[in-house]
Amino acid sequence: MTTTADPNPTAADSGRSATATFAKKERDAAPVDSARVDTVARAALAALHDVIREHELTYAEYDALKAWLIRVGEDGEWPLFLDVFVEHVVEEVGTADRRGAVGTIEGPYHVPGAPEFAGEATLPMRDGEPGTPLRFRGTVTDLDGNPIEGATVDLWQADADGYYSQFAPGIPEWNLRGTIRTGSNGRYTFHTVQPAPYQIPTDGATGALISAAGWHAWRPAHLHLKVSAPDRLPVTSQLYFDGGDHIADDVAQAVKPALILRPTPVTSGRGVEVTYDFRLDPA
Ligand code: MBD
Ligand code: FE
Repeated sequence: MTTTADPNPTAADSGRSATATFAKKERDAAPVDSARVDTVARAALAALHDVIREHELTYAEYDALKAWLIRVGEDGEWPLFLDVFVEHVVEEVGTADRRGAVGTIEGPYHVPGAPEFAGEATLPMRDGEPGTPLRFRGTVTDLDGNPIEGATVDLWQADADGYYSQFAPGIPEWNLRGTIRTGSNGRYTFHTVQPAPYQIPTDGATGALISAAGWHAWRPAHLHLKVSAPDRLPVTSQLYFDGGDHIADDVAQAVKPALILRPTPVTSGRGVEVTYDFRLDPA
């Protein structure tokens, strides 16, 4: 993780930091069943062989691919690359039978253990944190709309410059990260600021692919959320802002219509507010 001040920061640090965060999370994971490895690895390789045949891949291209794969690892960008270009399909398959809240990809920048609050939180932020103040609130319920007490709503987001704390230098550790535990009414209220669109680091291997292919590197502004409760399936989601840049061409293909917020100006003071409820499926 990037915790020390780097005199010469590059955006690629954020992709690299995601590798250390992921390694920590994966340490205790169960091994994957051998028959399943056989099936999936065989199918993945066959799909790749088909691409090579169909597009008549040359040796020069094969070597360029090898060099690029090596660089993704050297840059520590496997979590970044996979979450941007692959995770959306894993999420689609993994949540196909949900009846409650729609979710989307987690991405590489969640960190467990954010500061906890009861019911209402002003997210940790710097004095004069840039960005439009945002009041974001709602209720966590079961599928019938009954409020769930003791649900946790974990929110993490980029700042108004598009940077995430712990993945870019010079930002306080838990900036714009926090978890609310709901009370008996199932409600949560976050006081935060509107995030900015996020640009995939352009100076690492992922950015090199994006520019070599002539794609763009942008995600629309978003809030990340994980909502969970006892005996309920947890939901990992992101919420976007209506009319925002790249809402229709997210490089990570993670926008869904149900995830688009339409905030309105607050009646007194500065900023905007919006309500969003989460209905959780039973476990
Ligand atoms: C992000 O902020 C993000 O949400 C995803 C999915 C990938 C890279 C950066
Ligand atoms: Fe993000």
